Amino acid sequence: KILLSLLLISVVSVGFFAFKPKKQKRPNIVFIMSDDHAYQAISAYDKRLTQTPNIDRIANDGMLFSNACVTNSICAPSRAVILTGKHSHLNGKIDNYFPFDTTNITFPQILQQNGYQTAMFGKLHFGNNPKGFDEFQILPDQGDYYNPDFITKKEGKKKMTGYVTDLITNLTLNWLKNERDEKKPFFLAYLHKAPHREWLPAERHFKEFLKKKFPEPSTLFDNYEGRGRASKEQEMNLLTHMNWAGDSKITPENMDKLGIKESHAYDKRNYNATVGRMNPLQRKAWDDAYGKMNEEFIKKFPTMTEKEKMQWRYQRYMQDYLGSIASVDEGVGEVLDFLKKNNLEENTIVVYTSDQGFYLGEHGWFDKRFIFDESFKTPLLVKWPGVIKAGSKNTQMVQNLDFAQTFLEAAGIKSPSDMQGESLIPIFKGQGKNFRDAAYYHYYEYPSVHMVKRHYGIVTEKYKLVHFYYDIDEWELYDRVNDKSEMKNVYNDPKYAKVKAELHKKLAALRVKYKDSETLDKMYIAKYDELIKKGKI
Ligand code: SGN
Ligand code: CA
Repeated sequence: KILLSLLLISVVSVGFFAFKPKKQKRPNIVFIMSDDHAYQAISAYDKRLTQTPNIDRIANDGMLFSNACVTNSICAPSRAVILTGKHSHLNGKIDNYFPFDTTNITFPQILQQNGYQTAMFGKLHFGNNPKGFDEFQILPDQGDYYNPDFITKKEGKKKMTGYVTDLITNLTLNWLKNERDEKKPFFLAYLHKAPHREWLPAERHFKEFLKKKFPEPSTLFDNYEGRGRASKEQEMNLLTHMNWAGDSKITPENMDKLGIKESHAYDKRNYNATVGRMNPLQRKAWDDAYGKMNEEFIKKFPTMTEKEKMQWRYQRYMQDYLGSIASVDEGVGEVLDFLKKNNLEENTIVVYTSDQGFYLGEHGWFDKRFIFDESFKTPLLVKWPGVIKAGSKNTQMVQNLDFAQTFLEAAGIKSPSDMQGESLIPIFKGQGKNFRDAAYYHYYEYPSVHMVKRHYGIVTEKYKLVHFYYDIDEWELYDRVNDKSEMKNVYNDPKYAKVKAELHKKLAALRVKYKDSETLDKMYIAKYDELIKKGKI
């Protein structure tokens, strides 16, 4: 009897231990973000322009978001929204000029306090150092492509030899290999500068991309008829606002020879600054590749029509822009391979995104800033084995505002109640049916480079309502279903009267929900005008 009960106890206890639910380890997070990477230039979204096989791996193994969008389409403000989980008007980083207010609480600080090891490599663009990171090596402001300076946590400012994308990848891999504390989960921010203007590729990609020819967007020669002053008065046109030297890589000497005037006072200066940072080997590779392109251009230029100049500039732009993305894709591949080889794949969330979208010649434009689709939407690919089904697709209007709460929830941490996004975890699990039905947007940086006027608005699946203000008071309404390229403002079309009234109501409600207001608009204008007066803008 005693033996029997002993046996029974041991069977029960073995069973008990064997079936005790295993505590899920908190996931690592690798957050990959590039700067100005248009979704049109990721083959998982669009195969017409280029191939990005490594970035695509994240979508193949995880989820591709086709309606991810930002709240304010410009660099540093987007990063501030991501880190704080709050709209620009609440975190205070409304544009690229004002420094980030470091009294804001960011999600990496919270992860760090809760036992995560944290590291950041690459571009931040805040004008100050990130808080909540055990290790960082970041570019000062915009940073340089060739032989860039870095601000390091341990050794201060330091010049590094090489190409910026490769350097950021190597810093990231080096940290993963040598500095990771295996007892802790980690949050790693791997932040590329590329493909930011002036779209400079690595030497190994110069010649390959100079040979390529790309399909033109159907709206390359848009004349902005049917839209308001904001679209007509911007300064983002490929033909008229792009720099000939810095952007299109026509040498200052050739510009003089051909009688080409500078597009801006900094046109030639930017070119000289770029080549000025190169070492003799890099300079030789540059001259070999771009020299030949210059020779061909000199021959063609005197007989070129304005239309041909636009087409030529579009090709030049795409060759460099997509050439600089080639190294980003290679770097992403190396990091994914490292995770795989080191048994880190299973319990790691990998995100690939950009700080905003970008115009690749649509409407004749480069740059971003507008609430219109190419700049408002941003690429987003996420993998998390065991949680996200491989190869899944999502069309919800998720925003960069949502990352903070998503990562905190993934780490099992309750988010501060004043964060304004929504966790994407239900969407990852395939359960996020009633996600947001309207996204709120507010852009501030005006007057400034590219002259995109201040505006706020609301975007739903079917419509977009926008108010341009400051030196203008114009409303625009777009039908996103019947006018995908956003060519016609239907605000005054009586057919849309009902929709318009509903959207106005919804926009007003969102302004209240997110605590934005005319009082804040005026306060930010006053602060900005002060900077203009001081000559800082
Ligand atoms: C620079 C660029 C602009 C760009 C801003 C902001 N000009 O001023 O084209 O819009 O940065 O970019 S450049 O000739 O100096 O490259 S952001 O990504 O930082 O918001
Ligand atoms: Ca950017």
